[in-house]
Amino acid sequence: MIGNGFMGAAHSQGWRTAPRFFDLPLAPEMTLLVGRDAGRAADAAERWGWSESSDDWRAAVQRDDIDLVDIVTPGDLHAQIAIAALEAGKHVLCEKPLANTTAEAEAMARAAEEAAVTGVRAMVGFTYRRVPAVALARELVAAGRLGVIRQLSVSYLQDWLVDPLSPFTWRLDKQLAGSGALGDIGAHAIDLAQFVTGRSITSVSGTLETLVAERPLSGDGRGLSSSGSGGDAGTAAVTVDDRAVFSARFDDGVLGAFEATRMSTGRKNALRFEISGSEGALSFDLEDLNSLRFYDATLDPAVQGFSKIIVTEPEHPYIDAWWPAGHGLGYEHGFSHQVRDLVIALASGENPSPDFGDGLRVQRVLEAVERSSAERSAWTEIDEKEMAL
Ligand code: SOE
Repeated sequence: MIGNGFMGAAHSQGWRTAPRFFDLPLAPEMTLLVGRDAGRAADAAERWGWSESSDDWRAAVQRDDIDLVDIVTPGDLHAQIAIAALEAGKHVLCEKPLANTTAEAEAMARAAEEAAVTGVRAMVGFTYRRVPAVALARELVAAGRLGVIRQLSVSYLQDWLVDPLSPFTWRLDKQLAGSGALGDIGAHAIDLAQFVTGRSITSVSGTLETLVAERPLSGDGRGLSSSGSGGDAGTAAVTVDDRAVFSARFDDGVLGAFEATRMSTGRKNALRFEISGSEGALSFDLEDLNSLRFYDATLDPAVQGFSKIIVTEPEHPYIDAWWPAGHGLGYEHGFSHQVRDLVIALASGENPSPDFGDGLRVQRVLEAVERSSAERSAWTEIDEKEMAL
């Protein structure tokens, strides 16, 4: 595994736990953790259960005893690590978004196609597909329980950047992250919409905005300001979006509404969708991830209403490996489900899903939103004269 931040911890949990709850056809070995800082990598390896650690990813991807490389670095390293690993014959799991640009994503998808000829596989880590309630939503849509889809809205709202004194991080630097809320969490919203509906976005119209132009380079973000009193480490310019709002047209003609921001006061991790059609509707909120709300318009009108499905029955996706009904799962279970699905695909010689082609499709939507926002093509100004009464 290359990287030892938040996703390093989450992926390590998945690699440790999945073999203990699912009967996997292959036994993952947590051989090597690579980090930029050798000391911190060694601490993380010890803590998370990796046998070795190093600070040299180039050497790691060439080792004969390594069969798969799990990339959990910031986006600026995804392409070079994934392509080197694939060319060295290693399977790859790469965190989302696939890359920082469409050009990088295209090179990664090409490398994955070439590697697939010799049975080397690649997956991109959109783990919210593997929340049982989301997987159930896809099953219900695919089974036609909503009828003809007419409406779709997806929002991903967080608030960890609401404080303008929150310190600058790599996620606010375009060179490292590629984009801001759009790629970081908007990518999840885009992938989720395409996964649950089974349809693809074909055009978008959107706007990106940056709400806080610079942030302190150090300090606790709760009053220690680097410009003026307090810390003196200075500030850094935020070079990415804080909020993305866009419309998206799907290949079946459905028009979807999207929003992604990390400055939505009070929303901690609210990835929500509502989809409705001629015969029913579904709504989901990641902050209540064991539930899926379903409206069945084919019932007797006297008993119609949004029912709350508690998605913990053994018949529900992934659940039979865990607990009895009513004992909910958490955010971390998606990473065990991701390991399960990846290992089963590798053992059966199939392409894992989502693969780098799926990751490239999301990347193209991200870039289209950036282009649409830059061109301001969808705006119609209100003529003040028209307002005069
Ligand atoms: C930060 O916004 C973040 O950690 C994202 O980077 C993750 O992809 C998302 O799952 C949770 O929030």
